[in-house]
Amino acid sequence: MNSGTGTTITNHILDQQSASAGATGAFTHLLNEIVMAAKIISSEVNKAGLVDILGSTGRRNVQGETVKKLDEFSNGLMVDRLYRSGHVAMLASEEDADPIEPPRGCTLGEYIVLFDPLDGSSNIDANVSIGTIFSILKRRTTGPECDLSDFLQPGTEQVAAGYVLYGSSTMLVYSTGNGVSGFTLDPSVGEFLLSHPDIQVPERGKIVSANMGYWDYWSEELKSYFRYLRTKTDDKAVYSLRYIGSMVADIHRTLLYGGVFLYPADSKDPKKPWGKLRLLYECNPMGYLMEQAGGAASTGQGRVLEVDPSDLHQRVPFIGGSAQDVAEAVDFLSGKRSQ
Ligand code: AHM
Ligand code: MG
Repeated sequence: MNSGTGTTITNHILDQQSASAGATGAFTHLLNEIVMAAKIISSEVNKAGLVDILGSTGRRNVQGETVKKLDEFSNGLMVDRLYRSGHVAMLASEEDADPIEPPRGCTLGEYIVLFDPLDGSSNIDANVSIGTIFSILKRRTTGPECDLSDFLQPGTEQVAAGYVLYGSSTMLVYSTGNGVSGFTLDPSVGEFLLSHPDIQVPERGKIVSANMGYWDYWSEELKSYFRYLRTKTDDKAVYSLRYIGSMVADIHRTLLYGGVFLYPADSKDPKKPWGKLRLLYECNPMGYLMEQAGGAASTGQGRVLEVDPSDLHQRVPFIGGSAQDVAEAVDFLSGKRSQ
């Protein structure tokens, strides 16, 4: 990557805009605010250990300001930047039980953004990669105020989705429905530069990623799938296990190397047999990226993107990755195959 000649994310967003008939620039402006938020969060994540903003709120930093936890900081920043764009109708975040009201007098637009400002934040203290995830929809209703139905749209309606990975370098990966592009932040110039054009998930991988600590709570069908993965056959290798426990990092690796990432349904809490990950701001955006990169994402019952949402914070099982791996996992889970 050469910072002097590389394509910046701003150029890339503008190129996409000019390729799309009837584009007004509103969407471009919105994405640029997400890019700005990503740069600021990245800078805070990088110095988190130094300025001690990992722990509880209520502390004071050297300037005497109250120190916020990193996830609260990221949430507030996303809300401010997105509403500031003037193109958002309303926002919802993993951090807030209800949709977030716009500030008084704020200019509103036609886009709905759902986001997880800092996913995997329980990993921060150990310096493990974490990320921001976003999903963008168009508002459905036309009245003076949005209602919940504007948020409860299936993932097929997303006009864009992406994530920012705060890892050994900071990357922003996004799609507006024309494939998936990845950008790496060059800290020396403060720009995201195109480093991974047109990401394609390999058709089949050799890595499986799931929290195997929950084995005893898994269905026999799921256990059977794992037994199959650890057995070498003529047409497949023994699968390696990789699980970071930070969805953005696990999905990023799966996009690049292929294989399958699962957060399946389990019986840890028999009253909540649907896994942990949230449909609207975790599974839908990641499912959209997987499909845009030639992979697949399923709940085990059907496409993640076709789930008709009923609740803002709804959870669904998630199986995403290489198309062949996901199809095989679904066959095992439905009992069509077993081992
Ligand atoms: P969070 O949104 O509360 O941070 O939780 C989501 C995270 C994902 O990043 C990750 O895939 C999952 O939780 C890991 O959960 P577990 O510890 O149960 O394996
Ligand atoms: Mg999360």
